[in-house]
Amino acid sequence: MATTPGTLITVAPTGAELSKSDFPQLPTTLEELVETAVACEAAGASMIHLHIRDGEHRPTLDHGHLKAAVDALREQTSLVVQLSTGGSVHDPLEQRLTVLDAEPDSCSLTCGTTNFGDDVFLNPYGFISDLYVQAQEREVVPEFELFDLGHVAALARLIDAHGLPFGGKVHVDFVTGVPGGMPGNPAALLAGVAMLPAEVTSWAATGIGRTHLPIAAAALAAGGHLRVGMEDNVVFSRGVQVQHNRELVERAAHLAEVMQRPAMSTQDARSMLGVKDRRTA
Ligand code: KMH
Ligand code: ZN
Repeated sequence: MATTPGTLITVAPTGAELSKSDFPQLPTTLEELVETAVACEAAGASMIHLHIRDGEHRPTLDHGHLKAAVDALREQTSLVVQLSTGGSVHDPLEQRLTVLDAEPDSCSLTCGTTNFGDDVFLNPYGFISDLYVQAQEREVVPEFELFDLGHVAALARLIDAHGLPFGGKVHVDFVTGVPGGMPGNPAALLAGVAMLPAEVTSWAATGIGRTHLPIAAAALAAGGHLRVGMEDNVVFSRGVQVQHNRELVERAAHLAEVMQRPAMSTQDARSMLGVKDRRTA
């Protein structure tokens, strides 16, 4: 895996699990998402992982909502725009495939089924294989979400079966600390990193809830990149709620700076990930 001097910081500002009524500061409208994206780019983020909400702030995979968000973010930021294909645990597999119709730069691709608290986040091999091939055909770069060590083996199986993703790079993100997935501690993260197939060109990590900060520190120390955001963590420090995603990006950028791997530019992120430039001149 090539070493990189900078740190890719991805912001995952919303997710599909939190409710607006519980967290009024959660960005759910298009206006809030754009404001968040602009602020987070200025703070050091170079990619955004998006879940979209409808007019009632509920998770949606409606094409119009997804396309409007992709277009607005592409117009008003230079962030790499990644749409979630994970959606919410209630979204049907067929509908999750239609996310690619919104032509994001990148899409998430979770490499296996996982228990997700009291729910099940379903990703059977046939589905992830279809998503992999359709992303290749649509020239969308997948980010492989690894919730468990078995997902690393499934990633190797996908690459063996279908070749490299569009763009020729393989970027993965360890999502640790989900109740039912791999724990959010350095030992589990490093076990996953050690198992990565040789084709992987870059990796990132996030820790859910209280594992957010230790996983960020461990990832930086081990040469990984960072994902932060209210999708994963809404507590900034003991007793202090995150008020804006920018706070988490600023802290990640500061950590990266201290580790002498400062936040990378969106241009460097585009070339590291191998995304197609869909921005109009
Ligand atoms: N909301 C989770 C069930 C992804 O975005 O691809 C799935 C998730 C992963 O957040
Ligand atoms: Zn997500």
